Amino acid sequence: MDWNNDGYHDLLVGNTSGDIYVYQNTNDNSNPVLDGGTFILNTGGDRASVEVGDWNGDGNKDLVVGTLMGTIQVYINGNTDASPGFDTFFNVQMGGSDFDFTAGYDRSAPRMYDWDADGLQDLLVGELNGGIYYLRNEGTSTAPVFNSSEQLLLINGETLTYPGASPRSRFSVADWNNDGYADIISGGSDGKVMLYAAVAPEPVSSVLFVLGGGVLAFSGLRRKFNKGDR
Ligand SMILES: [Ca+2]
Ligand SMILES: [Ca+2]
Ligand SMILES: [Ca+2]
Ligand SMILES: [Ca+2]
Repeated sequence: MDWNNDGYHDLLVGNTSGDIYVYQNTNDNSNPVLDGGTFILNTGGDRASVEVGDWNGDGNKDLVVGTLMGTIQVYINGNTDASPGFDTFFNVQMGGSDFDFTAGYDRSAPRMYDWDADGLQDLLVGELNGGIYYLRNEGTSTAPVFNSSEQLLLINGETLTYPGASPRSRFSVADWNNDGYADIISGGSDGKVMLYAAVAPEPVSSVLFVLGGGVLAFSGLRRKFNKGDR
């Protein structure tokens, strides 16, 4: 994440008090040296789990922040991409109301990623119990819309769940093994890092056939994962 667009990766951190800080890299990407940190904002709640991405497609980085309660705050950058500035926030909506898991503490941890590769950024959300939920963007690149969520699954059909009691997992999406499928790399409250490697997607809805046989297209793909390795 390059906060100030100088070509060098910086570090964005949310803390237990709901504060978000940026630590800017004063050296280079092969040997980063971080400065003392700059306060960005306070979420008004606890346990800020921060993601950066362009929520509204205007070219300026925005903040998407998970909270202790499980809602997800979006802070639109009203300044520039190289010098972000934030005013107020709104909560991510799903099906017309604030996204949340339960009425209790859920510790949402959002990531923006185009999970179904349709050109629109989706949301993947981790939570208290170690599951990861996929919210497909059914809107546009400038106005995301979410109507439902589904939990990521392992190849054996069980849910992808970081092990342990309330592991509070926080994850990243990256193609760890360079096979073309995005994998899940997750840390948990036990201090471990787990890799969930994606396996080839399988079709989940009707396959269309051309006259005379042969697959024309799949109307949807579902990606599953191998059991976590650490
Ligand atoms: Ca930078
Ligand atoms: Ca933006
Ligand atoms: Ca998408
Ligand atoms: Ca992969």
